[in-house]
Amino acid sequence: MALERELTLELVRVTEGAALGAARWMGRGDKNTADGAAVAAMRAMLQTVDIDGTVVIGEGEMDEAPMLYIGEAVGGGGSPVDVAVDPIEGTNLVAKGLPDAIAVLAVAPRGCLLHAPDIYMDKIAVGPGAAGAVDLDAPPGDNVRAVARALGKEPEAVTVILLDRPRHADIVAAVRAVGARIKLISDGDVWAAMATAMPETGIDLMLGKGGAPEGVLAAAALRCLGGELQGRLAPTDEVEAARAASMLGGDPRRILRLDDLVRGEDVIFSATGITTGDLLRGVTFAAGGRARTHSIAMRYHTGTVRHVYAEHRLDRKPIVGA
Ligand code: VTB
Repeated sequence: MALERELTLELVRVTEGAALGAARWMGRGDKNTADGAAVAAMRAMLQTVDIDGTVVIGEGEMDEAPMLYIGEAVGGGGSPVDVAVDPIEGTNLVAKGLPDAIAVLAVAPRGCLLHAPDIYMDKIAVGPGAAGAVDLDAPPGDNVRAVARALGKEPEAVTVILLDRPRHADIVAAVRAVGARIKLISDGDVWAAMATAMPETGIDLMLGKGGAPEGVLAAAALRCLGGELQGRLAPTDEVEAARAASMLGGDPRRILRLDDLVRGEDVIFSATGITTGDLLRGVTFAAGGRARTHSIAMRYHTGTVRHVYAEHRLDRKPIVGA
């Protein structure tokens, strides 16, 4: 089932709202308040969209999140859809005013987005030029060489992005051993995965362990962009392993590919920059209650990728103008 075309721009309004809500809190050292503002704005905007939505990736379970919790019904009525949200992907980035915090949303027909547990996932992501060339189970050095071959360049010219975490020390060492370049980031592996499919970022390959919900959001983007992502749930204890088994069914340690994470023939993805980074401009505020946003919106069905620059009049926008 395909989604209505008009939805794409409606969903841009939703991530714009979240980004505008979050951006006031940039650098204030208070990630919870920033997140609360983004969540409230995103939810309010979602209610104006003509969908019959169910949150499948959200802020947490019903008892831990007041809004945009998993299972919450959102939207003003319409097509039955699954909704995956991250009102601030990178709350630390916003709290510190660091680059590449984004507001993210994916919508697909009901039943099409994987209900991923909030645990870790091992991931590998590449853009269209190297799709089909990598393997989550292969050593990192082999994947770098495979990407280099696919892109027709030397391993030394490949740039790998990964979260700067002690758990990635072995991957970093293996990538360095084949001479590739590395970009270590403090947070935000959704944009990192997307960046592999956007040549202007200069990033070729993403490796490492991040959140499983973020893996579904990244998969939605990479389906639209024509890249590839493979993931495997990585529980850290028995409780997480049991949750993974019950939510996934089958072998919870199997490799999840793009069409396991985002099934079917359609998905719409929208992201708006909160802080300026490699991918998107962040929100800027000007005199007279004006604010500017930069978003990327795309749809798998048609493959259209839109960059949307908007100037907002916050005095006329009660939802996010606070
Ligand atoms: C991951 C990653 C996210 O937070 O969830 C990370 O997927 C948390 O990882 O993009 P740690 O437990 O190692 O801190 C983000 O970077 C931002 O939400």
